[in-house]
Amino acid sequence: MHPATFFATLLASVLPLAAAAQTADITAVSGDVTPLNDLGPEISGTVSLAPQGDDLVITLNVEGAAPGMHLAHVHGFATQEPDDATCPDMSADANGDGVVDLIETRDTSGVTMIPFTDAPVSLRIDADTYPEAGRDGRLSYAQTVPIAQLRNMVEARFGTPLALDRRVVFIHGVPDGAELPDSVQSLEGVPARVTVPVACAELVAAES
Ligand SMILES: [Cu+2]
Repeated sequence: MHPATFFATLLASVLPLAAAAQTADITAVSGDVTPLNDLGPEISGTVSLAPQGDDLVITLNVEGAAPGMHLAHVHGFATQEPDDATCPDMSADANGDGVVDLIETRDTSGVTMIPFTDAPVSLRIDADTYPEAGRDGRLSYAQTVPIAQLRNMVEARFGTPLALDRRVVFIHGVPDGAELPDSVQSLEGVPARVTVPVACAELVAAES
């Protein structure tokens, strides 16, 4: 075989494999949103992250959310072979103050990874483009992001694959009137009422 022909044949056989490998570990995932903590109305709904060609389509639809903007993110463990993140129950309330705060979710659910903002790929958590619930308590979010970019950012920042079926989604933010004990922890400089999780969904491979 002529070397050039050999090379072309090799490329032809390898390139589709490489392309397949790029998307092979992305399965559509979805999850049922269930309430966490008892600080306001009960949130319910669904979240889904589904590949569509080279993109990932993220959708979140819930009802029962307190009116206003809510932080929402994919959380998970930042390791090469991440354990399955799970939604915490009240046993995660380590300091026994009656509230599972963001810091107390780390053992079950890992760290904050992908924000549901207008720029998820940026991984920027500090943003004012999180979804907003209306007075009727409905909150919906939809965003389409390039899978390769998202994967690269997550790998670079957290040293972990997307592994979406091992992640959870949190919705944060208690109603204005809710009383929080002073012992509730938060991120440096961010009020606890903004970061306390009020709902969680475990992502599982969607049935095809
Ligand atoms: Cu979060």
